[in-house]
Amino acid sequence: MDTLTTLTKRWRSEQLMLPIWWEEGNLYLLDQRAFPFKKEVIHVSSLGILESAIRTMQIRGSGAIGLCGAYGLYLASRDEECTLSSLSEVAQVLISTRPTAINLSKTIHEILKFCEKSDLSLQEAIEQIVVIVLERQLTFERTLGAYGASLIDDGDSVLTHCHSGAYAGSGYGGRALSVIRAAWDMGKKIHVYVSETRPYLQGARITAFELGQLGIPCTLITDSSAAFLMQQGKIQKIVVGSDRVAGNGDLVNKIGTYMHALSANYHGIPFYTATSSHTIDFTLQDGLGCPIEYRDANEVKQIRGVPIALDETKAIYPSFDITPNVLIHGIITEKGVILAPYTKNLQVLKQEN
Ligand code: RUB
Repeated sequence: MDTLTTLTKRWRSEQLMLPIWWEEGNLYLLDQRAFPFKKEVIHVSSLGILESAIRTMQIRGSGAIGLCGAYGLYLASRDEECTLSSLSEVAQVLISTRPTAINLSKTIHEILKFCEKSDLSLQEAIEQIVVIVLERQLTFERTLGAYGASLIDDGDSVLTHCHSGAYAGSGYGGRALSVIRAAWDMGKKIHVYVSETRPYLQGARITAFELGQLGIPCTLITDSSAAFLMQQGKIQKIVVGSDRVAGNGDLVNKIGTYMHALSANYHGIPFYTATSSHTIDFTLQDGLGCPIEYRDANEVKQIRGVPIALDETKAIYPSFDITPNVLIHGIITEKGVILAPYTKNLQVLKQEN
C-alpha cells in the first residue's frame, strides 16, 4: 500500500492537477485565490495555516476541503503528544471552517472512527486511512465521469457553474469536470459554457483555466447570460457539482445553481448534478435543512479588491443555494446515473456512508 509520499509521486506521474499534497515530509496546497494568473504554493506548516486557508478560500471546493480535513488530522497526528481526544478537538476546529459542503465533516468523522478501531499507532492509522480516502476519491471521480459522459452527446454545448474540477477534488476532474473530461476523452466534440460565478469568480478564474489546460473549448459568460443562451438554443445540457445532496435528491451547491436549474427546466434542457456517495446526506430529509454559509457581504461590493459599490451600500452573500429535486434530471454518481424518485433510488448509495 502507498504511503502519502509514494501516493503523491505516483499521482504526479499521472499528470493529476493536485490542489493539496504531501511531499518530502511537508504539506502543500495551491492558493486558488491567485488563479488563473499565478500558481502560488503555500507550505502548510501548521494547522492554523490550514484552517485559515480553508476559511479564506485559498483552497475550496467540496472534495478538496474534504481532503484538507484528512490531511489536517494527519498533520495533527505527527505531534508526539497527539491523542484521540486532542484529535477530536482539532476535528471540531476543522469542521467549523466551512459548514455547507458535507465532505469535510464526513471525512473527518470517518477518519476518527477508523482510528478508534485501529491497532496501529495514531499516526500510522491516520496515514493509512488518508491514503484510502484519497484513492477512493480519485476512483469516484473517474468512475462517475465515465457514467456521466454517456449523457453527453457529440456536439453538445454544456453549461457548468462554479468550479467542480480537479482543483476542487482530488486532481482528475472533481465531479462536473470529470463528466466533461471523460466525454472529451471519448472523442465527443463538445463545448463548455462557463458561468463566471460572482463574487469569488470560480468559473472565470478556475474552471475556464482548468478547461484550457485540458484543451477543452469553452466560453466564459456572465451568470445572467445563461437563460438567454438557453432560449437561443445554445445550451444542450447542464452539469454542476454538489456540496451536499439531501436524502430526497435536493441539491445544495454554489449560489446561482438554482437559477440555472429553473431556466433549464423552463426550456426543457436536462440539468444534472455530479456527486458521489460521500456527498449524500441521508440525515437530511430535504435540502431546506442544510446549513447555508453566508460569507462576508463586502465581497459582493468589490471585484478582486476593487470597490464597485459605495461603502454604505448594503449587501448580502449567501454562498450556496438549494435546487429542489424536481428540477434535477439525474444524479450522476460512482454507481451510475440515479433517476427520480430519488428518496428511493439514492438508497443504493447508502451503504457507502
Ligand atoms: C464550491 C462549489 C462547487 C462544489 C462542487 O464552492 O459550490 O460547485 O464544490 O464541486 P466553494 P465538487 O468554491 O465556495 O467551495 O462537486 O466537484 O466538489
